[in-house]
Amino acid sequence: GQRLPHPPGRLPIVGDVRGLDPRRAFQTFVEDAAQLGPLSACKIFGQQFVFATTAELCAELCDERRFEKGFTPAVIALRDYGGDGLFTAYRHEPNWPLAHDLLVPAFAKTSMERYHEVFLQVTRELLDWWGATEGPVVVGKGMTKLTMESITRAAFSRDFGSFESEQTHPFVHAMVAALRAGQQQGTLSAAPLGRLAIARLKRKNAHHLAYSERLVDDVVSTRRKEGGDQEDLLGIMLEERHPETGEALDDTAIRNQILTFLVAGHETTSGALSFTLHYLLQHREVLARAQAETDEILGADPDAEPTFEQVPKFRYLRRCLDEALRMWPTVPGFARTPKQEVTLSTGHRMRPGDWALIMLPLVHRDPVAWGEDADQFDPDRFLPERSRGRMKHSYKPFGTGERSCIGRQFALHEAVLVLARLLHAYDLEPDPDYQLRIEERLTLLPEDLTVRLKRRVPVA
Ligand code: MNH
Repeated sequence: GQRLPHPPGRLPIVGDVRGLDPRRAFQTFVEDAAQLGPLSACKIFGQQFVFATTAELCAELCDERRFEKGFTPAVIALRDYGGDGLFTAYRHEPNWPLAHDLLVPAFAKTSMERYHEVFLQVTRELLDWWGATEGPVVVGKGMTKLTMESITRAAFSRDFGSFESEQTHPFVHAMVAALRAGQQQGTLSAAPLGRLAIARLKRKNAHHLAYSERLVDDVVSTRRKEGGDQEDLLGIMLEERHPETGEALDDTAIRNQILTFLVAGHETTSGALSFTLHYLLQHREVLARAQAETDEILGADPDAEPTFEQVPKFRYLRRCLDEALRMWPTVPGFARTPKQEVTLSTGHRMRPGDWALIMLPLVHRDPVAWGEDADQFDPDRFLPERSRGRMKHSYKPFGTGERSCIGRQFALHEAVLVLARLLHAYDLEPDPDYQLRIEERLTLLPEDLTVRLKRRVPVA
């Protein structure tokens, strides 16, 4: 196979660290990879990262017959937290097909009816909380409270009380700290003395992990004690048996799944909501159209709430969300690995265990798939008539194939509902000086985005 191009000026031992800003590592990788062609590499402390940047190569890697989910050091480090939970499970681990089969029905479109009331309630709480605030509100903070509450209430019928305090819930802090340590471990894994540094990080991080596990174990044991026939995710995991094998998830597996849902299920949706608001604030004509749509569907009462059946009718709002996730996919990449040795169309050879990270911000703005105006925010790209001819696999914010996002419908239903309520009840004023900066946590978020809310009179 051909050799992979890498950034100029590679140094001994440390590798391609020149210009690497650890707080914006992913963005640095995107900028470098964009210069280096469809497939490139970067080496940090002996650990090689491989990046795929074009829609064409993305389509090739999404072929499920030849490729499957790959495991980067960052995803492997997450296993300290999620174990063999759905997101971090290796394909050969028995709990993946078991949990997948048990939980897919709970995430199907029709199951959203059960969560609709939860979404309405947490939205009420967010709007009350923001409505009582003087001056601009911090978008990310409010959205994270909202998505956290909706996952804890929908998944295991527990109120975390996020809106009762100004502060972010301690569980979120513990989780973010644990995940950040995990990511650092990921980059250190191949470094000289990396194992020592990792052991130190693990020790420093142990109490965060222990706190999260205690909290989740308490949720499970309380349910076991109090019983109840809730049909939430926890109820399904405790009660259901696999229809063919009769197997059930044990307590450790349930804990892993719950931690996985908390991690996978809240920051991602919070970021998607925040990016959408950012673009609506930047494009007043788009905002006006979205509000005209809410007026048409919800009518004259600014506090009207959408019914379950109404949520899919917000077609324009949904296009805004889709387009925001195109511009800034909050999960900005996923890895693919070949099932057998292959030579890619680029001429590079890949063996099982090798992986390439699909760089979604580049794939989603590839002019070959999206045209010369790919950098422009234009929700109408997602009109059915304009989507029809689009290149296959050029839009992948929820991943691909059997390991794609199980929470997609959950996130979309929640996000459209929240946006509809917010835009219907309020006019949004941006901070005129705001410049988009991307914060990198486990996912991407618009940093320090604020908005001023003014009660609005719908035009009906
Ligand atoms: Mn989600 C997998 C993006 C919301 C639970 N999710 C993935 C993957 C992407 C992704 C990309 C595939 C990763 C990979 O191939 O390595 N997820 C998102 C985005 C949002 C999102 C952009 C919101 C917007 N995800 C949610 C929500 C939940 C959830 C909400 C749960 C309530 N996601 C998961 C789980 C997986 C996953 C679980 C792993 C599925 C599997 O491998 O079986």
